[in-house]
Amino acid sequence: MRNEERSESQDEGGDRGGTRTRLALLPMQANSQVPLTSEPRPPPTMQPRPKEDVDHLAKLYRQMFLIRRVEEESARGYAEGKIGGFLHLYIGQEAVGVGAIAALRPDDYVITTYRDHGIALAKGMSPRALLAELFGKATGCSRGLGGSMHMFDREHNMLGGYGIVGGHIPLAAGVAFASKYREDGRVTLCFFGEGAVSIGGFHEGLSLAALWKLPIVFICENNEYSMGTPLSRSMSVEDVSLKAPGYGMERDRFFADDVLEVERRIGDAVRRAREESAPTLIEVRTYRFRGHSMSDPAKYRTQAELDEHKQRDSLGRARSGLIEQGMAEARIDALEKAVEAEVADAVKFAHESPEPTLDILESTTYSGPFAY
Ligand SMILES: Cc1ncc(C[n+]2csc(CCOP(=O)(O)OP(=O)(O)O)c2C)c(N)n1
Ligand SMILES: [Mg+2]
Repeated sequence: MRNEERSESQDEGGDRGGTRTRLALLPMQANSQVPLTSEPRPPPTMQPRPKEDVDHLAKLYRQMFLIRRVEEESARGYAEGKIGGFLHLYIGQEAVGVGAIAALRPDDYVITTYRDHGIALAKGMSPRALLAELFGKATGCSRGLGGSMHMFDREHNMLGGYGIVGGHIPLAAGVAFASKYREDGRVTLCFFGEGAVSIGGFHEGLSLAALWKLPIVFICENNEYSMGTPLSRSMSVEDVSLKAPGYGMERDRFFADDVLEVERRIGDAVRRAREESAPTLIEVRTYRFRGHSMSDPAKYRTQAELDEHKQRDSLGRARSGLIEQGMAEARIDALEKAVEAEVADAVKFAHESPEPTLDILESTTYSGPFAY
């Protein structure tokens, strides 16, 4: 696994090395758009809200804070050699997963990429099951056999993280087709990065979803980079949402600065999926604060660019929102302390859990009487 990690790192290095020289000679920004980072941002719109809204924001803030802390502990576990293989962190993108999943019913389905820890936690997976999976322990959500990229939780309808870029998008269309066929009233949320938009599976999935009017929302988490490659070097049109009209599909596009805004905008699409059985493509503009994976030193971007994004951290914004709405700092501190305790408990649980044993191989490989 470590070797694979090294080769991924070398791929990223390729973008800074010989390949880059050749790319620089090509007209990479065909539509000459303004670089994404300098596009105007809407001003903060934190209006006074009723108490139940403040409680709701506190709930979302708690989830975002939990994800951030679990991810930081994952990074530590990786550095200490307790986690093998790849590790792609969700730090910086928390508002997307938390806001989107807040717009769902518990029985709705979610499917995503390898950057799946935050999405799994937002969908209800316990930090214990997640960290134990990362540590390769038998108590993990996939019995320690899946690892970072394959978080799966049948109880919470979290249908997995997938390692092949765009490979899960047709699967998502299949899940939504099953819901329509069974008339179960469920909606599927399918998350992917902007790197998946140039992959065949993206177009196959969207085409079928529109043709068959499936109850699905496609959410492109545009974090501006695919490994070390900025969007401007991989797509001729940087507005990802413009792919939707080509399939006769509704679209939306916005920044994920405010988690409540994410919930509201995705909520509109979820309603459309549930009530009209119509799909939507949504491009949510976000940013990852860490490298692509733990092996990526992220030398393709400047410190100034990173700092600019960190200043708009949606986690900090949700926290200030709570204070602006009158929530006492002591209550926020208590909430954070409770999360710290939950994370410490999950790390301890993962450390102390047993490794999977050979006897589960058959039951986790075959169906029928041997099925797990
Ligand atoms: C089909 C395929 N091609 C290449 C890769 C190698 N790879 C892994 S992640 C990645 C970048 C994807 O970027 P994006 O979709 O923007 O998602 P992000 O990592 O930014 O969340 C690539 C090229 C892969 N896993 N699958
Ligand atoms: Mg990306």
